[in-house]
Amino acid sequence: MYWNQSFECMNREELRELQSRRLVDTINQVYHNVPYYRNLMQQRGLVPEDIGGIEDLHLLPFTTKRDLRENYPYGLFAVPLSEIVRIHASSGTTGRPTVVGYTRQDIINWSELMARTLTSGGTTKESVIQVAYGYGLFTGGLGVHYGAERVGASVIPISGGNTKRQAMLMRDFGTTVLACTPSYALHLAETIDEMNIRRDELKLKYGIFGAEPWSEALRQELENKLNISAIDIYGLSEVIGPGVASECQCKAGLHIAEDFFIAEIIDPDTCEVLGEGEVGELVLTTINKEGLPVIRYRTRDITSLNYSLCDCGRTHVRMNKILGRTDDMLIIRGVNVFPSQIESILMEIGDTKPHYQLIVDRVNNLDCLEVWVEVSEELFSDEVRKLEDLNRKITREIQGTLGLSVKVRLVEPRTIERSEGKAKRVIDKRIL
Ligand code: DLL
Repeated sequence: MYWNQSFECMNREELRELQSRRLVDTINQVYHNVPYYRNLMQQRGLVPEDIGGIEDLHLLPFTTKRDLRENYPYGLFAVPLSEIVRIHASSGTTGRPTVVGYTRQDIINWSELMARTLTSGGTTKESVIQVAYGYGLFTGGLGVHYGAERVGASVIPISGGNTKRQAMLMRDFGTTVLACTPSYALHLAETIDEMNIRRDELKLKYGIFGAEPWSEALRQELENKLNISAIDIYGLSEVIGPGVASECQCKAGLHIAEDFFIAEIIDPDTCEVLGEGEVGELVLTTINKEGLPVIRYRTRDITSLNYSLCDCGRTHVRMNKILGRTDDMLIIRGVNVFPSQIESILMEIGDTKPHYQLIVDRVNNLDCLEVWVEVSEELFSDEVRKLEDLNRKITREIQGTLGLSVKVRLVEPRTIERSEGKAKRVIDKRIL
């Protein structure tokens, strides 16, 4: 089902022309209204007329999170504050948050994008959608909220947390669509069980999950546990928030809204632009934003692009599920590993609970990785030999698949903290 077929299924040649036109407008806009970009372009000897279309994109400088931080709070806004109607900010655990601003038109466009995302995920006017992404400075709650209202669904703006109440209202209000992070969905599923709410008391059909990396195996687990179809949605506040890319019912990659964003993949070390299918860092340029346009923004997210036509009929390029962020990639004795890769292995073995955490430390100058994973009550109180066998099996699988020797610790249920938003998968004691 489409929300806006003429854009979602636009012929790729026309799309390229549209992107070129919008890119040229965006470059003019930032050159004249954002001194920071003007300076960068001048340093490179560039004037707006040098950018004739998408083929000139590579001439432009990259933007990073650091640039946003250094221009804190409003330095990269392209319009006066009087035109800004909404401000969000990234959670930023250290230092200054990154601040983003939207004009009235940006909010309209963002709602439109989110309506597309939700529609491709199964939401309709008849849906009752429980928005359990956090409301506030985080873009998840309000982003989904506005999109869902645009679709005409009945919106329950419950935000994150208060999990028992979420479960109760899900049953009583007849929620059909759950929108939250995948790790929170897992926590909710567990709570539903603990409260002895039977699956047939719920009307749930779809899950709209994103804001953190999650494996294909976790999707299976959530779909089985909640008896839903779960789709992956992607976005980041610096670019707009959720709505940048989302899966369709084919679940074979996330369509990037190319009438709003131009996507590139680069090698994060050399910044060389990579070809279709090659894995690297996603770089996004906004081409239809007023408040805070960003040029070649380095997302730090690792993925690859696929331009082949999707069975759903949408023509927009698909990106593969995000493997992880360059900053979350662990380097353990020379081996690079993303938490999501360990998640896949654990879930495929299947004898553990889907709650895990990675503890990195340095002992005698050597990095070591401990994988903590919960097992069921029964297994925990069963013979020690069974636990030892499972421990060995997981250690062997991780060694075999990733070439990484780790120490596995099987822990009791509820040892690992549950997430209400983005899960904290890694505790790096080397930097504490
Ligand atoms: O997480 C926006 C969002 C809200 C997306 C709700 C989807 C749903 P930020 O807090 O700025 O914005 O964090 C952005 O989260 O660069 C990725 O590293 C990660 N991320 C977001 N969606 C996904 C996803 C929101 N589907 C950062 N898969 C991004 C993997 C994701 N990682």
